[in-house]
Amino acid sequence: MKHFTSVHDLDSLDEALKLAAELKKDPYKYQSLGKNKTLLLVFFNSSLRTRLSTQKAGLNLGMNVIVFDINEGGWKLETELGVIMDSDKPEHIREAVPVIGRYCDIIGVRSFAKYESKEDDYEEKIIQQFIDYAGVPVVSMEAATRHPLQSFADHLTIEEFKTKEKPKVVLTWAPHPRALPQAVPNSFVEWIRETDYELVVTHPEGYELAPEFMGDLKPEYDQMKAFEGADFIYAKSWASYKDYGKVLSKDRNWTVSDRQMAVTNNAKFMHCLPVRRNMVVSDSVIDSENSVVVPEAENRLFSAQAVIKLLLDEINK
Ligand code: AN0
Ligand code: CP
Repeated sequence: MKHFTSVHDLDSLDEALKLAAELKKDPYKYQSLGKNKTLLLVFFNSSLRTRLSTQKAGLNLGMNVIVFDINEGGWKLETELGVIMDSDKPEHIREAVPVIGRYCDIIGVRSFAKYESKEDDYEEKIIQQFIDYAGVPVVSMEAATRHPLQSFADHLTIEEFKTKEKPKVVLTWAPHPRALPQAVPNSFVEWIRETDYELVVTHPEGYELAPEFMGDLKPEYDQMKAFEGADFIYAKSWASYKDYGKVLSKDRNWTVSDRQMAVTNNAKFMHCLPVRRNMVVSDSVIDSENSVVVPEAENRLFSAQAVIKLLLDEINK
């Protein structure tokens, strides 16, 4: 594996999952692997879980870790090629990325969709420039269209909590006051399609995910029907893909509450966090014993550690 930006970068999903489970049992097993290696985490956007779990993952592997909030203390970056740089952006990403690459052995990047241009976001313009110019392996810590470390942790969580071989997993859209990225749902669908779980995606009309992520999967527009017999409910808000970046609905009938959970097979409730209570999910559901949001967030540590370990193996070859 050269870089990690999607499930398709893994040589073997089964092996990666096994490694994450092994690291969870024995987090310091490979603590000399990262000696004298530096992990540099670049954040263009806010973060709690990714920031902390990815740092800790590097530390558990014996790495030195640097965190760089590029918008606070870095120069404002120009990302367009060929422009006359007479605006408020003194530095070009074309120099910044190779320079950052000289200071580390692995780079993590968080760069959300900007929702200014569908093409720019879906071409992954920012993280692609890191891959092209950093000269070291790049790990996505949520890019414009995917959040693979999250999906990996989600997969690990379902494996831990499932009570049958092929659980029914339902991804449901939920209302939110702001336009949120499609990265988490895209990535979740793409990742879970690599498993043999039954996957159902439900959302109001207008919230269809990009065809490249859905493949043959058709959405179920009736949320109650989708929830019937579900073993896992994965809630997430996202803005429209078709009407790019728009919030088309704030209908709180879609808020995950006891009414919908009642028709499931005693489903576990999942969310990547941060979550807006009583918009996305009711207090009663997220506070219930079926909510696994905290163990799910804990698993972010082991998905990150597995990915960094695989990249270190490649570097040390
Ligand atoms: C981000 C999102 O929806 O992609 C990050 C989630 C991990 N959430 C917010 O911006 C609130
Ligand atoms: N789930 C997740 O990525 O959380 P943060 O945005 O806090 O990192």
